[in-house]
Amino acid sequence: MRTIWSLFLLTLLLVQAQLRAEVVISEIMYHPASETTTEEYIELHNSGPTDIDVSGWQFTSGVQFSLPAAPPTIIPTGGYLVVAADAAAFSAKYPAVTNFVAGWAGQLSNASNKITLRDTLENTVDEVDYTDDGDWAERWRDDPPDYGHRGWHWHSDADGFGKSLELINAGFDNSTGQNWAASTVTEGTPGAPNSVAAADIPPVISGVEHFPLVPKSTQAVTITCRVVDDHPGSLTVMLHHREDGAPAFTDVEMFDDGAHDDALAGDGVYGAVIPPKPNGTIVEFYFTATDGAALTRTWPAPARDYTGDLVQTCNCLYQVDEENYAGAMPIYRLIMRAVDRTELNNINRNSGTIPFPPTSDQTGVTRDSMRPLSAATALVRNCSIWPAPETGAMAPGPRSRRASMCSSRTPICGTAAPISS
Ligand SMILES: [Ca+2]
Ligand SMILES: [Ca+2]
Ligand SMILES: [Ca+2]
Ligand SMILES: [Ca+2]
Repeated sequence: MRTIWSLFLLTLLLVQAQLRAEVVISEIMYHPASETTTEEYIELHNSGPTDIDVSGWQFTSGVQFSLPAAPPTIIPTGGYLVVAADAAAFSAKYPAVTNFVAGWAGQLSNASNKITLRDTLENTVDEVDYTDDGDWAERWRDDPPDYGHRGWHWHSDADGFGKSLELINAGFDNSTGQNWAASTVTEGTPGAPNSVAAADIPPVISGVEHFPLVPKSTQAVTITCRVVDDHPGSLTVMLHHREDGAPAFTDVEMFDDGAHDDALAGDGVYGAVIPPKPNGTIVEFYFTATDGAALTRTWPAPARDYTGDLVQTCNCLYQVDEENYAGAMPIYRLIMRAVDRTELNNINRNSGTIPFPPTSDQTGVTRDSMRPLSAATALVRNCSIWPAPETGAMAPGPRSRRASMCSSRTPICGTAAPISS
């Protein structure tokens, strides 16, 4: 009897696991161009081989809504269901779309939100934590310039510019922004296949780390990243690095063979080593990963210059530093290219007014001295830095800076050597 019961439970769990993988959040209109929150919607897609009854399933974070049970709500195999904020607003805007339910409480943030869908047993069916920056957006250079200076900002056509956020490969991990893009169709494709849908996407690059976080001039630096593709097959992963200001990058192949400081062989973590550099050197690096179908992703993604050109300039950075910091106060360290540091320092000089353009991509390294040193160092990539306002025309001393962390970049905690001041 116990065996039969166990088998029943196992079958139930397997069915649940299967269900979890089959209904996915496939489209999100989180910031309509009209700024009218009643025009928001979420689209669900059933990628499985059978119809699925989603009656009583609930959105429990992001917005609050229970999918109607009378009559039952069914998503047919291969089909879609729109869950809209407001029935009247949705019908008015999308009169041809009838496969929807509506009337949620709350609204989707225009900046970042975790949307959670649970089944009637309160299992999490799907969860998407979208943002309007990082992998969910593009890095754009400001145009026009602000008092002669151009900074960088995050841009997504889905963030108030008339497009929705669409899942690209519905059969693959939808928790990463690298599998989402702004729709090519204005107002999105609610209840219908996505305009950006593709059965094969370039490999997803995540978990980028370098060690030590602040290397000495005698230390080589191990660079690692996790690379996963939506199809089995061998991947080619490259690290591109140069000293700040050097004309060209050096290309190094990365390996997942357990012999390149990449943890275990075959675990998806790829590694490569950059040799020691002189004290003070700033090293800039990025990655490319190519799958068996020759689809290539670059991370960080190329940025869009004000000319419209794609430029590989908003990259990861680290700096070699010999100095040990032993002070009692926490310190925050912001690493930027020399060209960006010069630009930042020139802002607000002789302008008579205070402009606030964010400057280029940064790597921020903090040290919180209240914690043990072994856990005291954290790294956040792709910060934005502003000159803080100076009160008084003759503000003396170091100039203030305001730093903003990218909401979709998780801080990386390290066990690096102490950070210098
Ligand atoms: Ca919104
Ligand atoms: Ca759609
Ligand atoms: Ca692929
Ligand atoms: Ca590995």
